[in-house]
Formats: sequence, C-alpha cells, structure tokens
Amino acid sequence: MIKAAATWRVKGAALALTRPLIMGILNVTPDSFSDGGRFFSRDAAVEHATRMRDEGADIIDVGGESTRPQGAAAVDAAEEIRRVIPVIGAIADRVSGVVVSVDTVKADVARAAAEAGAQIVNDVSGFRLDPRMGEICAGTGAGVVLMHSRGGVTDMGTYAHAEYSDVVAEVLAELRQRVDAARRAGVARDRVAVDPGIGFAKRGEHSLNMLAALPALAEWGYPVVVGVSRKRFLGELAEVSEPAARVHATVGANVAALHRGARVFRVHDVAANRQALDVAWAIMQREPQASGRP
Ligand code: HH2
Repeated sequence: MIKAAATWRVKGAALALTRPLIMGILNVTPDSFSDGGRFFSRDAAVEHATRMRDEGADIIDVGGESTRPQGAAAVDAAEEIRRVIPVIGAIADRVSGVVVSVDTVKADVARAAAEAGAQIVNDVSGFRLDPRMGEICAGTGAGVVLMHSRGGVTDMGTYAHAEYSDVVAEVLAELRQRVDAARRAGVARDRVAVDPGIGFAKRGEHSLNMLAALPALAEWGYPVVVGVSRKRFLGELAEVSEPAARVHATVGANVAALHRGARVFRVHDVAANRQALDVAWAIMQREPQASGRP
C-alpha cells in the first residue's frame, strides 16, 4: 500500500491531495521545445493561464528558461527575471483560484518570484545548481518540487549524462540526496514534492523504468510530481514526431503514473488530462465489488 501524503503545503496555502493536481505549463521563453515562444507577452500569458485554470489546472507553472532536448540556451538571472516576474505578478493579481509556481534553478529568480506572488519553486536541478536555493525557499516558505536531473541547463535535457547501470537505484539515490540537502537547508518536510525527472538525462527506456518504479518513490511520503507532457519518449512509443500531437500519449502515461502513485501532473493540455485523471481517480477510489454472478 502506497503511503500517500495528504496535503502539500505551499506558500500561503495547503493543497489537498484528495484528487490528482494539474500543473499547467506556461513557458515564457522564445525557445521552448513544444510551444516555442507562443506565450511571450504578458497579456497572452494571463489569457493562457486563465484558460488552463478554466480547464481544471490547480497550479500554473511559469518558466523563463528552456531545458529543451536539442540543448537549450542558458539565460542569466536578470533576463529570466525580466521574462517571468511580470507574468507571475499578473497571474497572481488577475487569475484567481490557482497557485503560481516558478520553474527555475536560480535562487535570485526564486526570491523575486516569491515576492511577485509565486507559491511554489519548481527546480529541475533539485537545488543542485544554485547552493542558495534551499535557504531562499526555506525563508520564503515556498512549496518546492525537487526534480532529478544531471548536468547543467544546457544539457540536462539531452542524453549527455544518460549512463546508468541501474537507473532506478541511481535516480532514487541522487534524488534522496537532493531531498536531504533541502531539508538540511531548512525546507519543511510538508513543503517538499519529488519528481523523477522524466526525459532529463534519461533515454526512453530510463523514463519508462522510472515511471514503472513510482511506487518506490511514493513510499517516501512526499507528493510525487511527473512531467511527461509531449515528451520525446512518448513520440518514440506512439510514433508521433510532432510534440503538440502527443496529447493522447501524454494522457496514457499520466493515467498509468497516477495508478503508480503520482499525484501532481505537469501538462500542456489541461482539459484532456483533467478529464482522464478524474475518471481514473474515481475508479481507483472504489473497492472491487463482487458481481454476484457466477
Ligand atoms: N519538464 C520540463 C520543464 N520543467 N519540471 C518538473 N517538475 N518536471 C518536469 O518533468 C519538467 C519540468 C521540460 O518541459 P517543457 O517546460 O515543456 O519544455 P521546455 O524545457 O522547453 O521549457
């Protein structure tokens, strides 16, 4: 039986994990792999966040630095702040009923985002790339997503570091170190969520093995986040080359991940995932009933 966390405390709120939570993706980058540059202006970003909220997103995850699989361009903190802070402030002011998250590996961006209204810091390096991240997050009281990855932002989305002899054991051990580091820095236990980092320094087979092993991660007692949306391994499995056409593949992976213990789902296509996860969840809440027939 999976020992599930009941709530995830974030800055100024507690998110009940009594149903799957959806984190809608809002990339404020000119080079994102799947929706490159479409949401760069503040008004367009607010409009998209509102649509995702209306479709059932609980959290809006705002990112200003891409980690795309072709190798991304690093962005300095000032530029990242320039991209994300106006959008975070506008969503916090104008889009009610959602929690705002900032997708960043930089403590200065995390601090500015928290001041502008972000309640969660989603760090794809699990506080590995900026030693001040733990202290900043502990100080602001943000909820944190600690994701497994290897390498820097320019190559973590590639296969440069995708060498494992036992991917599950190694990823869990490396992620455990990130949790321990965050806890040592003062981040409260009930603010931490963990993410296996699907597609980050992982080939398709590695990502599949990590999704299959989610019960071992959920056993730690932290909410488990997964980000499979439109990713490469889905394109390989379903033979769909265009990322935006991978919605059905995404839904399939998320439903399987829910069943194995994931509770927070980072997605581009909110409506499709909301419907599927709510239905799968309703079925999972019921005990099998005897039919009475032979
Ligand atoms: N994946 C991406 C970015 N942030 N955060 C978490 N917690 N988990 C993930 O799997 C994850 C993440 C990469 O996807 P996307 O943001 O759509 O593309 P890009 O890196 O081009 O911004």
